[in-house]
Amino acid sequence: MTKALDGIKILDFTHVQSGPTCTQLLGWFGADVIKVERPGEGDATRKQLIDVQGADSLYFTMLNHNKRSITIDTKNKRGKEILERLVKTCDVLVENFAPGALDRMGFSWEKIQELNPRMIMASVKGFGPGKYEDCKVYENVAQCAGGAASTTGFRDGLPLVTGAQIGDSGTGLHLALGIMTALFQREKTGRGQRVLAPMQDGVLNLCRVKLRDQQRLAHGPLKEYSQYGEGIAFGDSVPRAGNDSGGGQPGRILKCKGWETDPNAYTYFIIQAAVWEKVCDLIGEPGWKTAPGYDKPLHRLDKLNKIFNRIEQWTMSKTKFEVMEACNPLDIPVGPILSMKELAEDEGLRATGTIVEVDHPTRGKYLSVGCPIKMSDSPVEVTRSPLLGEHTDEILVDVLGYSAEEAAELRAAGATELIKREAAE
Ligand code: CAO
Repeated sequence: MTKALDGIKILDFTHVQSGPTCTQLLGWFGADVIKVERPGEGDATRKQLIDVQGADSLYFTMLNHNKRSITIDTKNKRGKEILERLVKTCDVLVENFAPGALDRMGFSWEKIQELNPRMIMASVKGFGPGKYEDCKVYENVAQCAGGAASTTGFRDGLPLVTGAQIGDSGTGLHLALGIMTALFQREKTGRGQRVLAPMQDGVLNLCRVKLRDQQRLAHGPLKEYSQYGEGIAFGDSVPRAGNDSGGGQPGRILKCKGWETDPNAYTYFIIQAAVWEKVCDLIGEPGWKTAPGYDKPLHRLDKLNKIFNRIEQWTMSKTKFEVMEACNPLDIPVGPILSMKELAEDEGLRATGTIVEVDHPTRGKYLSVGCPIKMSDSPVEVTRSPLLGEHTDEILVDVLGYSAEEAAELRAAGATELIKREAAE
């Protein structure tokens, strides 16, 4: 069966996490992703958080499926020549170098347009144009700069970063959407364009509801925040709201059977107005259905602590899965707090290909997260990440049209293999 992006060639100049998550998605959709890496070293993550000596790390293997690897020293004269051919041949260049690195390499946007006017050049940077545009940025910096940290955690505690990689993988997703849109527009105009996804902007986009709340604050307290029910005044910016539900439906994380020893024996529980009466019956408080102060959603807002304490008495008598079994048939929205161990063993996620087992020549079998987007006419087959430079000659010859002799010459010149820089110059 064909794939959605068959025939699209990606010059993948990405490293670490944000850029690689984007190009991995494009690979899953069928694009030919050619990952350019520095000879001898490659993407720094290959050697970060090593668990199996001599093998590429899980950090690298889990972010670089469905790609081919070519090593090119882009600071070597002959290496630049290879890169030029790649720019002329590919449809999209994706990069997430520090600001200015590509210019310093001699590949400014102007130069790229000159080489290939159809090329789409897509970049992740920490910040967009402005006073911070030159800064290097990693995940947690983006979470802090984009409004996630100031709104995550408990009111009386430190700002918190989240386990979800919203700065890196979140921005990779934004970039992938920009690339697809630019490819679609190119179909009509014949022209490439520049696509920029700053990490701060991507995180802020994911924190959209908190900017909503910032503006609501001007018109009074945020009544769905537990702070309101506790009678604590609001300041001039959105406070951290613990596990309060982000929407208009009050919700909390509640203890379940076994919480004393199991750090994940909890459930999320939402008291949506439409199912309030069913919640009352379920927890043994039928009187709350009609009691003044409990019967209307707005009246309940100053009693949320009392209400959730009562619900918790009920959830503590059940496991998190029993809570789900009891609530789902009643349409009461609940969610067990699933550990990574439980997710890794989840048969449903394995059946859909969201958790996949991949075989790798130097590390053996490992688990990975497959493509989370399912398309009926473009099936995804997850293939292992490439070894460093594994496809160098194949790409030079088959994609770029060099002869086998020329490929050997380029290696001897230090353009594709690591040789002492003094010798190359
Ligand atoms: N051949 C020769 N040189 C190469 C090369 C190759 N194939 N690939 C990269 N290089 C060079 C670059 O040209 C650059 O050289 P100069 O500094 O002389 O211009 C150098 O390697 C280092 O690149 P870098 O500055 O991008 O890498 P870093 O490790 O110092 O910084 C990071 C990493 C992520 C902080 C930075 O790239 C960045 O801010 N990127 C944008 C934001 C981003 O994506 N952050 C998310 C990262 S995931 O948490």
